[in-house]
Amino acid sequence: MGSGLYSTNKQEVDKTLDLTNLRPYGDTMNDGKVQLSFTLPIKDDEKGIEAAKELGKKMGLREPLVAWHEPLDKEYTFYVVYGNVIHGVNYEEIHVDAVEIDTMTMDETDAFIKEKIGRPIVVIGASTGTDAHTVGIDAIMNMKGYAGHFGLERYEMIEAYNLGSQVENEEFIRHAVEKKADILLVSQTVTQKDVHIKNMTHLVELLEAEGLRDKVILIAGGPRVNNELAKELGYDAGFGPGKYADDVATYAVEEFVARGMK
Ligand code: B12
Repeated sequence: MGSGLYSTNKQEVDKTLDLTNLRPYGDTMNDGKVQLSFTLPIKDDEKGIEAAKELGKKMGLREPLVAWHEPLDKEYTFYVVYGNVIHGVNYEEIHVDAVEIDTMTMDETDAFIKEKIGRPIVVIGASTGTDAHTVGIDAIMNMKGYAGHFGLERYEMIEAYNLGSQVENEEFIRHAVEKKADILLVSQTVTQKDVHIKNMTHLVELLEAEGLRDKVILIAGGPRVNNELAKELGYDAGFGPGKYADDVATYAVEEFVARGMK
């Protein structure tokens, strides 16, 4: 098994599932089938197709096939390349630091707050720093919610304030103090030049300097934010794509009670 798997150019694949060398599945175990898409800053012609194939090979694709190519402009072409990836990962050695919760429904969370906290909890959220993206924080907070999950504004026992985007950290903290916020939600979408890291770290530093860090539950989210990164930067938890208001609400209220916050 393993050795000699790609000794020939034929579709010679070991069909046994091996979690120490996990590979994509197309229609046969371990065939490694993947599809990727990218744009090259060149014109759409035969030479471009060959360049896309070569790039596929360099990325570890065996027998790459350019399944689609389309000019986006005179000097830009979009490619879709299929192929069999030669790499595998050791699934047994993968460890993730995910938020451990059994997500409650909105009604269950409201009932939990009534019973264990006895007052509405105050949540304040924003897309902070220079980040102009609001869709992520809106997905979590807006009354109408997102993908079938109502947002925090709809919860009977949550007083939710969505400050929108491009909210400076100082301003965010000022609002949090004014509203006596229990939970702070920070959304970060732009990650170019690690701007999110700098901005998220800055907020933690400001909260610490003002003696507020331990008085609130600080949660971050965004397409490239996960629990591990958030914790590393001094947050209590982090949520990425596929997470909704009910996940965040569950974590926040359970953490609130677990910490004995009043
Ligand atoms: C819509 C959009 C815009 C709109 C934003 C409109 C608005 N009102 O938000 C506009 C056109 C304004 C825009 C502008 C820009 N954009 Co834009 N944009 C997008 C786009 C197409 C979709 C983003 C989106 O709405 N996703 C949907 C939401 C629901 O998903 P989400 O944010 O991941 O949220 C989920 C989770 O992450 C999580 N979550 C998110 N936040 C939070 C917060 C908390 C507390 C919690 C718990 C959970 C949580 O919950 C949500 C639901 O599951 C993406 C590309 C893409 N397809 O993703 C680019 C994208 C995000 N934009 C990008 C860029 C670069 C920009 C600009 C900088 C471009 C420019 N040079 O001007 C500017 C921003 C300028 C600035 N100062 O910030 C890049 C970011 C690259 C990077 N990683 O840094 C992307 C990825 C496009 C790309 N491929 O280059 N953009």
